[in-house]
Amino acid sequence: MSQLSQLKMQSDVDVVRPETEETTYVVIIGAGLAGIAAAIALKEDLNFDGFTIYEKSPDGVGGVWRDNTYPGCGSDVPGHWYSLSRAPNPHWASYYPAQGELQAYWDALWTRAGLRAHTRCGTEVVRATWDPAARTYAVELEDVASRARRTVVARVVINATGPFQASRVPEDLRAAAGVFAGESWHSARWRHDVPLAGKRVGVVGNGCSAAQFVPQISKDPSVEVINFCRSPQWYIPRFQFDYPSWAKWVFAHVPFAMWAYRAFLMGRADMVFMLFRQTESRYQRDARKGMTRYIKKMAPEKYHANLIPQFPPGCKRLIVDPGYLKCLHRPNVTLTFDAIDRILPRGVQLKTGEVVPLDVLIFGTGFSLMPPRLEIIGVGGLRLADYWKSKGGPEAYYGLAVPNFPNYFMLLGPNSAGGHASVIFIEEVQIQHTMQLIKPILAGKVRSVAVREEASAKYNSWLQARLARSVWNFCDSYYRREGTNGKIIATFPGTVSLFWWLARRPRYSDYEVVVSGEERWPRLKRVSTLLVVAVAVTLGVVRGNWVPNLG
Ligand SMILES: Cc1cc2nc3c(=O)[nH]c(=O)nc-3n(C[C@H](O)[C@H](O)[C@H](O)COP(=O)(O)OP(=O)(O)OC[C@H]3O[C@@H](n4cnc5c(N)ncnc54)[C@H](O)[C@@H]3O)c2cc1C
Ligand SMILES: *[C@@H]1O[C@H](CO)[C@@H](O)[C@H](O)[C@H]1NC(C)=O
Ligand SMILES: CC(=O)N[C@H]1CO[C@H](CO)[C@@H](O)[C@@H]1O
Repeated sequence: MSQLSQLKMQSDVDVVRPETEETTYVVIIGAGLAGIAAAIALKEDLNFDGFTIYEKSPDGVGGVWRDNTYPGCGSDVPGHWYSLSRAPNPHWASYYPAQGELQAYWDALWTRAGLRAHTRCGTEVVRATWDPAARTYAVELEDVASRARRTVVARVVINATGPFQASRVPEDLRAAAGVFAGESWHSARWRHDVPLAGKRVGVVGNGCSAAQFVPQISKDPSVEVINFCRSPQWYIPRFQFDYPSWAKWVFAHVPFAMWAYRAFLMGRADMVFMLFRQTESRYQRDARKGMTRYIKKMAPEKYHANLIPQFPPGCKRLIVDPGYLKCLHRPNVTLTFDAIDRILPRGVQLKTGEVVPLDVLIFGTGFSLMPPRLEIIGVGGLRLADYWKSKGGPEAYYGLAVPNFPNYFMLLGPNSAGGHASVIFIEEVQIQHTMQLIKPILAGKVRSVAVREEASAKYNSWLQARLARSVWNFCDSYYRREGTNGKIIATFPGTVSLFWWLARRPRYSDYEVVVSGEERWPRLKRVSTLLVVAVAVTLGVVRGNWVPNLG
């Protein structure tokens, strides 16, 4: 039976069939930026159509830019770099694009590439299980609305679910949030239907998202904002400007102008990595001095002591300040570093005993890298989560491949984000690497590829040695595994140029490649041996001089 199914699969891979509901060659999990970029690469670079993108959200594609619509939401990397290299956009309205413009850009790319026909929204991938005989994955899907499940078979699985798996609300507050009688939401699920005018609004958290929406919602002096913070942040000024129309014209018409600009932005951003390298460096001293000066210049004096961090700049993601520090001067904005003790129906009680009455409570508490529901089961029934547990936390080879998980690729997996860079660039490098690996699979020449344990171990020990000296060791952040002394799991300890250089092409000796012929070979050998014996025996019988020896 297993041999039969093997034979069947083998003839299958040689012909590219149209995708059906039951079988697809490549499953892409997630229609965020990475999923869209991977699908475009399959279409344009490999000229391959047999893929399906499954997206959990019923609301369309775009990932974080679909979900995050809070006031002031935008990128903190310039648009000319925070975009796909094969689809440069001369029309970015401003240096840092706003959410609406980013969402429109990705939506347009998705439509233009004809990906609508390949995308199933409202479908969550819950499990992918490796079938060692067929060398395929059984991918279990759940319809988000009906909870109905079905399974498709895929030869390759690309995990493009993004690093931010879920909105994070601190455990203690999550349980209590239900007590609150007013409206309450997380910044990634903004309630545009609730007007804030004339209300007392509590904002929990002061990370990247809150820094973007607090200056916006407090523009209206009738909105009273009370911002609850746990820890300070380092800020760099956000020099935002609109591109004049002549600049857009130049980008659109002068050859290489846009490329030169993109290269300049990338090169400049990549130098910021020097800051993350070690804590005892001139860059660190200068940055600390400059950023301290910036906080002191922008924020009211009464907050300085609380606002200036002890940890080194870069340990947490730097906040590109869209006017947050300045808005703390507004009479309707109050900042408090007193911890919340409990949530009451009409407000919160602080650890100091003070009760703060509130009408609305907004969680700007960011995202967690919590273990998602998605389960990947590899060779020998090994669960990816268990493999990672055995390693003391998630790890992968260039953040994209894991030993024991053949034909499974991640985009922006462990240790591949830059603390300073456009993650799209990193994802493009990983996609380029992946496409080269799966090209022979889709052509039917190779059955599977899996990174070798030794190669992954060697890469990760190099990685961890470099990370040991980095700034990311000196605070708790989402870059690290939750808990103290955690393994740093999110960031790559180098410039993005280095990442590109190392990962731009797969090193085949690092991969265990199962070639289609190899599997046919043992069977062929068996058949040919039988044939030789049969011929020999027949010849012997006919000539009558060989068989008698047996008796
Ligand atoms: C507010 C905000 C601002 C940011 N700004 C920047 C920035 O300026 N620069 C920068 O480099 N990065 C920024 N980031 C990081 C950002 O996550 C990445 O830039 C980018 O979104 C990563 O794209 P992605 O496709 O990998 O992931 P996502 O955009 O998160 O997309 C993943 C998709 O997968 C879907 N999905 C998840 N699980 C499943 C499943 N099991 N089955 C089916 N579908 C699933 C999700 O619904 C989602 O649509 C920002 C993030 C946030 C939240
Ligand atoms: C899927 O990929 C994301 C990065 O895009 C990673 O954070 C996550 O751990 C991966 N999940 C699994 C089950 O591999
Ligand atoms: C908390 C606080 O100071 N709120 C003030 C916000 O601004 C309005 C008018 O600008 C004041 O009336 C509030 O007291």
